[in-house]
Amino acid sequence: MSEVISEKRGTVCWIEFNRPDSFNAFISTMIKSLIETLSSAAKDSDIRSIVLTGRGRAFQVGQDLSEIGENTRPDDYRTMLETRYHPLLQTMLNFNKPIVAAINGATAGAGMALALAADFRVMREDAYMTSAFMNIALVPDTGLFYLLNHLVGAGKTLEIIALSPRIDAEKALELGLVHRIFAEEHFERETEHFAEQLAMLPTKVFGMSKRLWRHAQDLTLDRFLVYEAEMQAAAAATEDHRQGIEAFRAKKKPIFSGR
Ligand code: T3D
Repeated sequence: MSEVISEKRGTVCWIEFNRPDSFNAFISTMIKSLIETLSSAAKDSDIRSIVLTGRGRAFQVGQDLSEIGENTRPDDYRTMLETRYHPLLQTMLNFNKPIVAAINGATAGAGMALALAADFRVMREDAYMTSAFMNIALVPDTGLFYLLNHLVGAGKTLEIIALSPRIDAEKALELGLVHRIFAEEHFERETEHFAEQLAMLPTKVFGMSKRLWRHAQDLTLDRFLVYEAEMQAAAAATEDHRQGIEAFRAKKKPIFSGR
């Protein structure tokens, strides 16, 4: 069975990490196959949103530490980040369609970064996330600092990295790290419902909004406004914008196509 499983359920593509015995830890082939799966979902116009989740008791717990051996050199870490983890992060951040991380269980290391790189997070009531990097004396990678700073601010970020607390669902919601908490028995159905709602958005324009949102933190206001005007011209050129205006005039609910 493949380490990354994908299944189309209507307009939603479910992507599942499938190494439950190792808490879905990443071996390098798995990252490659996740990038390929996301890239083909990006090209499939029937798919309008993504759910990323894990099989078994974990969402994802970062690098498989059993792959790190005596022959692993410090520079191998750099290479691994540059050739695997960073391309995966960029694929997610540049993805036009909404991605929901469905955090079903333990989430650690790069797995936490991936959850935060998704556009939305829903969390099972008994799940948790932890940075865990400091426990093995590594700096946080896969953009975790960047993502945490954006979501919770610099002060809290350093504590989450330094002390690696287990952040349960209630705490994650309070910190603004997740958007919804669902009970175990409704987790899949509620996640599906959430992702279906997102799939009905004008998803191409959602992708533009997502880039604007991210750049709001790193551009000066002057540069941001230039980018905003550029994005608005691109949004105005979409079929969905025309559809939205027509539906408004006809006093109907718009049906968007993601084009
Ligand atoms: O190459 C590079 O460039 C470096 C890139 C690094 C990216 C990273 O993500 S580094 C960070 C890697 N992740 C971690 O350090 C997390 C390590 N795991 C943990 O801290 C804990 O296991 C958890 C907090 C995730 C879960 O704790 P707990 O008590 O609920 O369960 P457990 O018993 O520790 O783990 C359950 C099983 O999963 C266990 O296997 P076993 O003994 O039942 O056969 C454990 O070994 C396995 N597991 C958990 N994490 C990993 C793992 N196996 C391999 N790699 C893991 N990361």
